[in-house]
Amino acid sequence: MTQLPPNQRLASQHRWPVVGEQTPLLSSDRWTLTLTGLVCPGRTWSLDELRSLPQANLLIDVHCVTRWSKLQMPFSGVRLNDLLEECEVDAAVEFVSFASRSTRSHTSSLRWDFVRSNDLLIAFAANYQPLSTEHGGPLRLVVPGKYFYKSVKWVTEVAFLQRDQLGYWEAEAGYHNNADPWREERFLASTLCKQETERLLAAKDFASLDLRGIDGAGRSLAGLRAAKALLRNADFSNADLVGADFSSANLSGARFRNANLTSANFRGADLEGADFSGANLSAADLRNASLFGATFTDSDGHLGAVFDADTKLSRRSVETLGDQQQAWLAQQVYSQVESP
Ligand SMILES: Nc1nc2c(c(=O)[nH]1)N[C@H]1C(S)=C(S)[C@@H](COP(=O)(O)O)O[C@H]1N2
Ligand SMILES: [Mo]
Repeated sequence: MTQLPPNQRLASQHRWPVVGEQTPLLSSDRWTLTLTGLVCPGRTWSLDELRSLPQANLLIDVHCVTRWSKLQMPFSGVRLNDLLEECEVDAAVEFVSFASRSTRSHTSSLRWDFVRSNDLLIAFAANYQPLSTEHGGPLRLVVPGKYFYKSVKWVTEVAFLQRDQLGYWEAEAGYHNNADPWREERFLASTLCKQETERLLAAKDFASLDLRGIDGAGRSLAGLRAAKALLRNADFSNADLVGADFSSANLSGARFRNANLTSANFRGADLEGADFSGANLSAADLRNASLFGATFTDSDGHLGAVFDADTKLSRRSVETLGDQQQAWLAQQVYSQVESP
């Protein structure tokens, strides 16, 4: 049986969330896949040429950094290593960078060692259907064994490099460059030193600061000011956060297990993949927060968050939750969900 990496949950069977860019660059140029850098540079395939090559059908476990997974998902396309068979890769190559045909020329990169020893797929299809545009059609990279942000949608260029070129999420959002889901390499560790962390926790003012991964577990932080703070992957398990202001903060992947969040303000916050299991959300305000992959209860339904008649939720944010979480939530707070 395939297993889930730590702190991942299964997305419901019929749901495949769209994450990141939704559309490729509109262009009338025909689609090509090109190799550049220190390997038969300029070698280019059209879509038809790629389709006429031997196709591989692989079952790949998809693990999104926002904590949803889909196991054994069928993808088909051409193995990158098959394309490279006729190419001599220069001995100096250490990294491979993949670029998208998208408005921001989205990229991600991997170590060449990893690429050559794994079955990376240049995929045309998922679930036995051609890839939809939003999921990277006509052509996307699918990388087994890494968080899904390495699987670049609308892939058009593969560059073989001596030095790494940090990808878009890795450079802009602090995503971990190695992305191993089994080691939970989601985001770069915080660069805060211990003294600075203590000073900030005592001042209880995080507003607009970049404090990714800060450890506030078990701390007394009632009234914390954290509007617009960057708190991705922060740990607030068991913390006292009564009346805290997290409005418009980025809290993706943050942990609030068993925290006291009475009257806390999360309006407009990014709570993707945040864990609220066992937290007290009485009178908390979660309107217009993004709850993609967020959890309010353990998968066995135990350790549920506590809601009361004053907890505020909006339909828009509830709809971003997975089915299981939505169903659980509906039983708790049906009457508190504000109509659109
Ligand atoms: N071009 C491009 N590729 C991308 C992204 C993106 O924003 N742009 N996001 C990445 C992230 S973070 C994830 S989780 C997956 C999402 O793929 P999906 O939308 O098909 O689920 O695509 C990855 N590839
Ligand atoms: Mo992702």
